[in-house]
Amino acid sequence: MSLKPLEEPDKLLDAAFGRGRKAARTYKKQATPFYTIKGKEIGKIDKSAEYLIDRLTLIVTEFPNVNKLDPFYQDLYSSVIDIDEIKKALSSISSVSKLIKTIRRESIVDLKELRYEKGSIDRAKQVSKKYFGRTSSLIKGLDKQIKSYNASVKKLRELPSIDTKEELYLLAGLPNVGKSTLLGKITSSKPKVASFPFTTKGLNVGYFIKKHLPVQVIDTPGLLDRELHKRNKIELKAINAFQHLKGTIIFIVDPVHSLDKQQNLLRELKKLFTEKGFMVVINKSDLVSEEELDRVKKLFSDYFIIIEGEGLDNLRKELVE
Ligand SMILES: Nc1nc2c(ncn2[C@@H]2O[C@H](COP(=O)(O)OP(=O)(O)OP(=O)(O)O)[C@@H](O)[C@H]2O)c(=O)[nH]1
Ligand SMILES: [Mg+2]
Repeated sequence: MSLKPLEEPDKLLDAAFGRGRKAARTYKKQATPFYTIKGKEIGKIDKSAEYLIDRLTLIVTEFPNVNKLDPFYQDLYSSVIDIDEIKKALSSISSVSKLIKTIRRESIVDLKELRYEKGSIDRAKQVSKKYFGRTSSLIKGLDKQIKSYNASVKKLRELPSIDTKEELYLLAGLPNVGKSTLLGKITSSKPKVASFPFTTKGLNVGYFIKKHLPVQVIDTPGLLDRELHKRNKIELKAINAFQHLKGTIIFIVDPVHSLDKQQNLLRELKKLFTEKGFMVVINKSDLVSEEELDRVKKLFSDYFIIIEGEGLDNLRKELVE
């Protein structure tokens, strides 16, 4: 995501008027003061307006058309920004850009029509003053929209970049079972790991190399054992990833957590995502006895199981080979 923030109104106006002043400074002196002043004012208006129009137009044209995005990104964007609000902000920015174009044209025509006579220098300055006043208030009126646009850009820039066309591995499980830890172990990614639930609030992406090509592994926020319609916004980010991304779900089991809940969750995911392959990794194997581990293994014996620890090497091999 290469979107850039837009300067706030005062800075935008400073930059624009600075360009206007530069154009006036470099304007060649004419035969009479009136024609020199007229030329300078035209240059000021033209260059400052050009800067504002360019900046505002770029913001509007560069922002992705959310309706045309891949469904995965449509849902991902909607989960972090208010699409309607940003559309309204962009539409106001676009209207201001068009208005400045009109004001520039009208002001320049007014200046060009001025002939040398008594008071015409003052009139030239008035046209220019009026242009700067109208433009300033239009840009200042965009304060809320620019703030909203910048806040959205900040959130979108934090989103992971995922190749939705490629097969990938998706890590799933209850909160705190060790999904992010596993991502750190099988890829070079260094996600945040902590001993409390819902540490991961968005998607983390890591890669490992298989036959010289990167394979994506997506770490997702934890899911509670509950129905889809009761899930919170953070959990829905995981559901969105499972729904729209092609690949295999690696379900992480924490043997010291409720096994009932984990079985229910896995069943629920299988029901929702019938097309996907499922693997089970039994994590935190260091915390339970051999017998306990065997018991957990039996509970998930319908799946291809990897035991964490030494088994991680098997997982790596399984994924890479
Ligand atoms: N003893 C032990 N602790 C582990 C193991 N793997 C992870 N942990 C610990 O479990 C806690 C949770 O790990 P995370 O990787 O943050 O778990 P998560 O599933 O990503 O959690 P959420 O993002 O909150 O859903 C951390 O304190 C980890 O250090 C393991 O194999 N053994
Ligand atoms: Mg996590």
